[in-house]
Amino acid sequence: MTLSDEQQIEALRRMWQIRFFEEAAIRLYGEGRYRGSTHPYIAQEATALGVCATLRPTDQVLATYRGHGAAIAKGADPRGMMAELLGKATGMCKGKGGSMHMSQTDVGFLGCNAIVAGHIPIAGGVALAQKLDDTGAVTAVFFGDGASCEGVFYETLNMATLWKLPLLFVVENNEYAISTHVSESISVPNISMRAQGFGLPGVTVDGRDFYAVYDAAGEAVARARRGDGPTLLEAKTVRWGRHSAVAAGPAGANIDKWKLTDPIPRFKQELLQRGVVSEAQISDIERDAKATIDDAVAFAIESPYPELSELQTDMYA
Ligand SMILES: Cc1ncc(C[n+]2csc(CCOP(=O)(O)OP(=O)(O)O)c2C)c(N)n1
Repeated sequence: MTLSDEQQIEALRRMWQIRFFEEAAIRLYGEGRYRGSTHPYIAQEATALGVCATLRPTDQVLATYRGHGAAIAKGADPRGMMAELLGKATGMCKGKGGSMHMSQTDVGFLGCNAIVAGHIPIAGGVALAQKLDDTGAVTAVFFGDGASCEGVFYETLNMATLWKLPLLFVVENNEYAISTHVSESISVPNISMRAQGFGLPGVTVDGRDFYAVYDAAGEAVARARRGDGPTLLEAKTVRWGRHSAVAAGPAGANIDKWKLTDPIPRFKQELLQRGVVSEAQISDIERDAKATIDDAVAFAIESPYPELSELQTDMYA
């Protein structure tokens, strides 16, 4: 698969949208504009973009509570997302989902999930439906290193491989599960090695390198579409900040070193070297992404809260 210049430019635009969205989410939380929490995707942007650039609108994506990045990468509307974050009636789930339960099905974003690894078997079910219905579509499921220690992950790896499901497991190894470092919880140097025990391909890439993620995901998606089954793709990255806006887990150590590996300047540099964009175009794209998120923030703040009469609509019991 090769990407057109337009697709690469769109990836940069969305990378910036994710970064600005997350910075705004942290700021708005600090201002007390919403309750609950938010789990920033800052520094992991290249992974969601690299994977989603290989997908079609009809393919499906599921993510964790750290899922704003995957949503934007799959084409979700920043206005609907920001309003959802603030619990407003104009939110993509009418304000009833919040940060950890956003979804926009018309772009193939089946949603975030607050239960660690809870969405992995759901993704297995989605991929099974795609296969049984002979849709030619695939599913990508994003989750963390901590989630890769949960039993349902292994159950899904096993069944998905046995049934050759069109599924891409994307484990985002950002080194921490809240405050537990991977060295304290994972017995192998690369999480992708766990694929060996289940008979599917396991690949590790630098998750901060858009093109590395894109190439590996492209191969995995092609394999899934051919009917050859799932792949476990490990994207290595780092969590810059604390686990969430309520400030659990470590942050700050090595932050200067980490910032040197910021995926956005890296991608920008590569786009310039490849002659895809000029410096002037890059500034325009960044300004445009900032304007999109500023507009989403204003829209969300101005939007009304849901009526009390809406409390029980769209609820399943
Ligand atoms: C089943 C379950 N157990 C525990 C929690 C509490 N919890 C929320 S996030 C988290 C850490 C998960 O870390 P990881 O999978 O590495 O993802 P990251 O937050 O780093 O993206 C935990 C333990 C939960 N939400 N669900």
